[in-house]
Amino acid sequence: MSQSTIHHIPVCPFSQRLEILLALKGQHGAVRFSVVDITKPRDPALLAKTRGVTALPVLERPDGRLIRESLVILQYLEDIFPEPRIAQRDPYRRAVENMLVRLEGDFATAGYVMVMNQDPARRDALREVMLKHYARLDAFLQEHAPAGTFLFETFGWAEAVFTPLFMRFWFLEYYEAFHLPDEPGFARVRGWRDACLAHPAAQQVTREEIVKLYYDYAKGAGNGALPPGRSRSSFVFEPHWSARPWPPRDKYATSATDAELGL
Ligand code: GAZ
Repeated sequence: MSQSTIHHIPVCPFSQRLEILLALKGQHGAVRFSVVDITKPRDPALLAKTRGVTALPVLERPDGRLIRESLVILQYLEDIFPEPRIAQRDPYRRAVENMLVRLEGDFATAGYVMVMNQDPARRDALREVMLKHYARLDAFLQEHAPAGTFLFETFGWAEAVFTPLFMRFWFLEYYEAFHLPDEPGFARVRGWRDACLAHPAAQQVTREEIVKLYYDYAKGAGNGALPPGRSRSSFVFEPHWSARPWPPRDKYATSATDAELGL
């Protein structure tokens, strides 16, 4: 069988979902990953294939047909590599899993809005929104999986969807001093998050990488855009993130230069 290709931004949470699913299946080598540098103009050949749509990841089948949207690609990979099955087989359990997955969009948006906020007066309100989403996840897990760690017996579909977001939200700890409160109302979701973060199939990125690469988001500039006064994006591949200093935490008071960021 010819290989499919996933065009992706390596640090993007949506593409990490696919990498986690393939890792769980032991099938990472079965798909070719083609890296896209979002700090550069998009390859015209890829843009032609996607008919101008720039959002990634996109899976390109051997016959040239495209599939986009990470959750759709996730299901496609589950269907073409059926063993081991990661999605729940029992219809009710699958529905529970899907209900949890339906919470991912608003959760992701809340975290990204918070990290990109530049107005100190909005911080408390955005923190409350974030806590509301964690409380909702906690309540869901209390209802459907009060005793365990994961939603079901092992790290599965819902975990593959949420873990990349939990990892990106390391940027909230660093740039917003946002931590899950050590309170009973968050204990269940905290246990879930911590077990997700530690799982061996989900180690494609590190906290240091996320904190350094997402500096520009913390300054309000997303998707490879440049904050004022800067000429190099924090998402550039060179110099490699591991060779750069940790950025300043205080995003409201400080605007680091390219040089201060090691760019
Ligand atoms: N729903 C799609 C999926 O595949 O699940 C989302 C794909 C997507 O947004 N990809 C982004 C992309 O390719 C990278 S990840 N951008 C390049 C381009 O040219 O479009 C998330 C946010 C947000 C800002 C950024 C992101 C993010 O809110 O992670 O909220 C969830 C982008 C301001």
